[in-house]
Amino acid sequence: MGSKRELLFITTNQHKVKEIQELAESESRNLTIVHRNYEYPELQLDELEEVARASAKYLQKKGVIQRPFLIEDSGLFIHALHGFPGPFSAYVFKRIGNEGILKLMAGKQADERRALFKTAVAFCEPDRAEPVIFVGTVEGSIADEARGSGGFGFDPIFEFGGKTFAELSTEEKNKVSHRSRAFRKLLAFLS
Ligand code: ITT
Repeated sequence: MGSKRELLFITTNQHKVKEIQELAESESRNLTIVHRNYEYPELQLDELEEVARASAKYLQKKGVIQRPFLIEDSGLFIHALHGFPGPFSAYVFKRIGNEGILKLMAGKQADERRALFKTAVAFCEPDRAEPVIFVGTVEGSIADEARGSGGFGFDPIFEFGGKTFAELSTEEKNKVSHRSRAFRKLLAFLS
């Protein structure tokens, strides 16, 4: 019986941890995701990949984590808003929330409501100089109104296949989500 490999997930967001722990449990027999919450500055950069990389390198440089870890940055890119809020998603969600996004989208027709969720995962381990980055995306659209009570963040207004992400169970969201797609690439890399 081989021992389980532990991977620290550095985030302030419990919902992300739940999703990734469920995914790891169902798709990898020898990986355990352990939640840790270290302070790090989240830089305002144009690309999520660069935000994730900079955050990971900051923690590597600080030397507080001597074990393999991952950190991720996610965002919602809305077509009609030229990719807004994108890398500014956390700030925008805090300031205007889903109601604010729906107001910005008032009167926009189907094609303009197209939107993309994206996650960039940065994976680090002690003997590796540079973080390895994995990206996952999912295309959907901004719903006319918020629906569903599951998930978190923008999930109630992000529609995919006729349902919002907040109307899906974690298992269902994990089948198609940006986060699960990025994380599956990491799993493939680790095996
Ligand atoms: P970290 O500590 O991991 O940074 P966070 O919640 O600040 O946690 P992000 O900066 O990656 O995470 O997220 C940007 C915003 O996008 C934030 O408001 C999230 O709630 C939202 N978000 C991220 N992933 C999401 C998802 O899968 N579904 C809905 N909203 C999501």
